Amino acid sequence: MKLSIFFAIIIVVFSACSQRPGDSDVQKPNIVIIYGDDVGYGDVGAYGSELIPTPNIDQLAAEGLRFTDGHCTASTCTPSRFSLLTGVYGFRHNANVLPPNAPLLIPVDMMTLPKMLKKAGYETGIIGKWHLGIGEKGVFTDWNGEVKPGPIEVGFNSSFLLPSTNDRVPTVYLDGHRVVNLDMNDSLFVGSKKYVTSKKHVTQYPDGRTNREAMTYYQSSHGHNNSVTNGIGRIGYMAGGQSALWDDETMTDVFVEKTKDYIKKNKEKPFFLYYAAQDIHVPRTPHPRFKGTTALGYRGDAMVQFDWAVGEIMKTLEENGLKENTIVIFSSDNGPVYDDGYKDGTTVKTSKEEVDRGHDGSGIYRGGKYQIYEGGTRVPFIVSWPGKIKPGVSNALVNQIDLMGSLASYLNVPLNDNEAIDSRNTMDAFLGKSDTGLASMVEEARNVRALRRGDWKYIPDLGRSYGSPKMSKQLYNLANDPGEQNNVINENPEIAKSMAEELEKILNGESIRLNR
Ligand code: NG6
Ligand code: CA
Repeated sequence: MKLSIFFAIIIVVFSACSQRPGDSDVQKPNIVIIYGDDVGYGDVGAYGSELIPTPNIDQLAAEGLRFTDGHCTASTCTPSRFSLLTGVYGFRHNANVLPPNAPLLIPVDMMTLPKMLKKAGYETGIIGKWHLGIGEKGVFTDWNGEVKPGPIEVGFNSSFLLPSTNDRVPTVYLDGHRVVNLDMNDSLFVGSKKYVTSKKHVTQYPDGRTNREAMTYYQSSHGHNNSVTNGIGRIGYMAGGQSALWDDETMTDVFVEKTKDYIKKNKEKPFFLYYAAQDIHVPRTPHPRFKGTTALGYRGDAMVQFDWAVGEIMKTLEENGLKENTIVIFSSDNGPVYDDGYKDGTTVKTSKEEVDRGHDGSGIYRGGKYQIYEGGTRVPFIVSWPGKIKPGVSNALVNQIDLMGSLASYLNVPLNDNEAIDSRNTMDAFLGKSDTGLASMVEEARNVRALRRGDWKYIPDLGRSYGSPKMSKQLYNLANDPGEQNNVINENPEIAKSMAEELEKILNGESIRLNR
């Protein structure tokens, strides 16, 4: 008897002393990232949009901290998502917009945000757009079996996915490792044109019409005519899986339902939810109840739909008594775009036309998706944690890539030197305790990487950035020229030189976390 009491005391003392990583006195809030797709700085009411009502996102901003200089790492999806989930810049791993049947881009042995949070005792889940590749490199991915490696293998306990983008095949949902509603008698192939056409499969031409005729709803303006699902052309070749095809108009409803289930199921433990919306990426297919809710066509209407989803997520947190103890981070993977492949009735083709109608998706900033100018990566960025974060506006320079390093520090999870090498601890800025954000950071576009240092922005002459003329070196002072109109490189050669050197070091592999 006495001996067992002795051992019990020993065990209690021992477990109190041997803290595992992530065990600490800090409160472990739930963490919810709500990520938009192509949502620009100016597409949200709280950021100045007047023609798109976004009351739920505005409410989040009113209750939390709204960053005016918050960034994704790149002006396209894949590298931004890669950085968000790994704390490493996409250019270090050749992260570019991935084709439909690309293998998993994140190495399975790499430290990730969800893996780090698991160490801290979190349940981790992803619902929505993935676009970081699935399957093994060099191995043909069989979509009829266990589709992996993917999010589960890089740290998510559960996943419900739109595997690539909504304009790419396969147009099916993936629940864990399995395609949802797949009929084994109608197997699903994602691959080369030769293979798919030799199968003469129905998803290419659902009702026997020609490709051109089939796409009356969403005519492709460029590059979206390889396969057709629901009358909408897509990038990439696919055959079979008829019973598993998603319905575009109810996609947001499906993700919201899955999110409600996830929150209810995990409300007793600390959880991390990465809600990656497909709104407002092309093809913009708002549910009929949102169609016509703006004067800006489907792009605006899809944004209203996204805002509705944000409201539903917030309501679910509240109903489950979780709002007080949940950090909600709202942001986007890149800046705005208008015609991105479909004549979808969005009513405008270019940002200029949209501006003429009274809306500018990138606000006062220049450029948007694909581009190296601020509009490419400066996106809505709201962090809310009721009771902990004082509502307000912060002008600190912050970046999604730093969420990993910040949360790891906050939760006392040690990171090895080779992990999250570009992710710094800016938790004080995220919590509004400090107005000082990053001293400098990289901005990435196709073929071009720029450096921000305070208000300065340096863009080297690395080539062509989509939508921009071939560039010579540029230096802007955003303090008096936020729209990047006046290249002042000739007047400030020393600043440009020193920024070019800093950028070069980073591009050559210098760990930002360990050096800055
Ligand atoms: C581009 C597509 C565009 C969109 C984008 C990815 C063409 C001509 N354009 O290559 O439609 O799919 O990739 O968008 O195919 S992102 O938000 O996922 O980066
Ligand atoms: Ca995007």
